Amino acid sequence: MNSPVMQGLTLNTPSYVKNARLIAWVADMAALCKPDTVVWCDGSDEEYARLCEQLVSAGTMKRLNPAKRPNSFLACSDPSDVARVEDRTFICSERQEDAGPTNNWKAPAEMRATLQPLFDGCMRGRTMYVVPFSMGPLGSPIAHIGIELSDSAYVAVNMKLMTRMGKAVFEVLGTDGEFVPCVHTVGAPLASGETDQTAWPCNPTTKYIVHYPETREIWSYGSGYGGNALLGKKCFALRIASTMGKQQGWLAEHMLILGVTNPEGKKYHVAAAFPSACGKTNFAMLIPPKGFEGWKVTTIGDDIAWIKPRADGRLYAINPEAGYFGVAPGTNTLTNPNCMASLDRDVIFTNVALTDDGDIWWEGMSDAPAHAVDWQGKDWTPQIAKETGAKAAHPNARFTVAATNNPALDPAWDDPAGVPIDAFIFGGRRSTTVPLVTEARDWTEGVYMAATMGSETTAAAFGAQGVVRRDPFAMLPFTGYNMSDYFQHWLDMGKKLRDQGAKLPGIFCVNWFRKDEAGKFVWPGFGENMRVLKWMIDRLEGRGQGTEHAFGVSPRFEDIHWDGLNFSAEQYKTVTHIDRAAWGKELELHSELFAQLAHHLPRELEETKAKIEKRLAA
Ligand code: SAT
Ligand code: MN
Repeated sequence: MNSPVMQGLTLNTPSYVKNARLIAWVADMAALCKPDTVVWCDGSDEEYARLCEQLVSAGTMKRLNPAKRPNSFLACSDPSDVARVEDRTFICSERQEDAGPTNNWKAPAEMRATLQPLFDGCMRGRTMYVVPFSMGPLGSPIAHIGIELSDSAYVAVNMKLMTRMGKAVFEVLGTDGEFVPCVHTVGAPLASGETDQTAWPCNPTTKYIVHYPETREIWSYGSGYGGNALLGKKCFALRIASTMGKQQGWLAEHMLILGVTNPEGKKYHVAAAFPSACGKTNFAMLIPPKGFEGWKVTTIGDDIAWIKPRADGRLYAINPEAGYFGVAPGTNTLTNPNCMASLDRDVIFTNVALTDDGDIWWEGMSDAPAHAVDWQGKDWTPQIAKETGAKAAHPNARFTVAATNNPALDPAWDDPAGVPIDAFIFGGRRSTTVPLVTEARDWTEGVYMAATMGSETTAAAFGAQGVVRRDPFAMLPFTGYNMSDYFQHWLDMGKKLRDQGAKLPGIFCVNWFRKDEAGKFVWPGFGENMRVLKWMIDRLEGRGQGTEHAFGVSPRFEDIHWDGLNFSAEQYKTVTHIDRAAWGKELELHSELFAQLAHHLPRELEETKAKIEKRLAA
């Protein structure tokens, strides 16, 4: 590029980068964003250490006490920038109907016209990092490559933990390999000579998280936090990848992947979808409880699964990510010992509290410290919390850690071939109505269950919390195209595999979150979820018993393995009871959802609903 703005700016393209499209795109973006310098990340440990040091100097991160938490950092964000911004997230397909009624839509030309002036000069006074990353094992037939340009060093170091990031990606890319271009800016350019007045630059008023599915581009403006800024995650691995999967015949899902091995040594693989902040990391790292000696659960992924069918008629899944961006509050050595062990070292914490001995703390981690500095930099004591309700950690506070820190990591987690999926689980957070576990009688019924799933909202996204919203497949904020077309894609995938003579994975719907009249959770959850998992496996093996009801098959009390847990039949009833009146209302909400999604809604789903209504009335 020879435009005047490029005067004095060298692109610093390393000699090993040979991809012409990439080189040209970086030049174009540098000309538009006008950073002071361009740095190509190589993914090395030295680079990570250098960028972390830089972030410490800038005040964005604090180094934690190395005796307590070696090589770990705390970053505290601007209070206006603490979660995904769904109302600022856009799917810009040519036709509005391809984004569908559940996505914010703008025509690509209109959005480009809006973004152009915002991105013009948006990186002034800053460095543009070129971050090469592979979603999935390098070179895997299920993996895909992205390049993120970002003016945030915090993004670069998080991407190092969250993805296979670095130089090797350019080898896979070669001279003409494909990549998804992702541009990110905090949207806070600096005037000449000006330095940051804040440790967390972002744009407090203007945010755009934009996807162009047809050209497979991501443009993110104004936020430095999580899924708004780490563009490999929800933007690429779910919104863009779901559209790629629809076109190419595979699935990109908001699912953890776990391996479960029984005492005889037989191993199963399960993929499970839950909305953000509903315990996916806990389930993925589950430790079998008392009464399950000889059972083992191993983690392949905790948030996202890419699933492709193979010639043998089975579905194979990889975790496109290489790290965990998990919710900190509530995590402790009782609820998730594997997770706590993962966090012993080499972690970036965001928006938790800093203790006086240079360590971190969050609500639900352990006994409260006598004093700490909260995520907003204010003094925090249990007394202050009692008087004002102030939280030491933000409810959506997160840790970023490489998967390799997880003691329960599955040996096949990085296998380019992926693991064969035996069952899908769908779960929402529902204090009433939905029973502990239900098996779908067939694929279509399973798709219906997943499509009509509801969940109480959490702190993972901006907005009201605890209200039930429909969250089909836990993908409401993450499907990059029309939700009804997405349902159809699932039905088509099932049909295709069935036509190949394959045994389809079982589909189950779970709810760990039923409450009693006093508003208390009844099901102990966490490791005890193993009991539900075992029943599913029994069903897959054709030996598990259950009882049929209006919308599937559920275990009776005596069908669950209870060794090691005191859980009464009465308590069991509280978490499994089907309240007809509540289900009548629930089905009305399904109707509302179907009315909203009427355009292209698969007929099979309407038919399944009619069958359920008939059974419920009988
Ligand atoms: O902020 S993220 O989108 O990465 C986390 C989540 O919402 O699950
Ligand atoms: Mn998630």
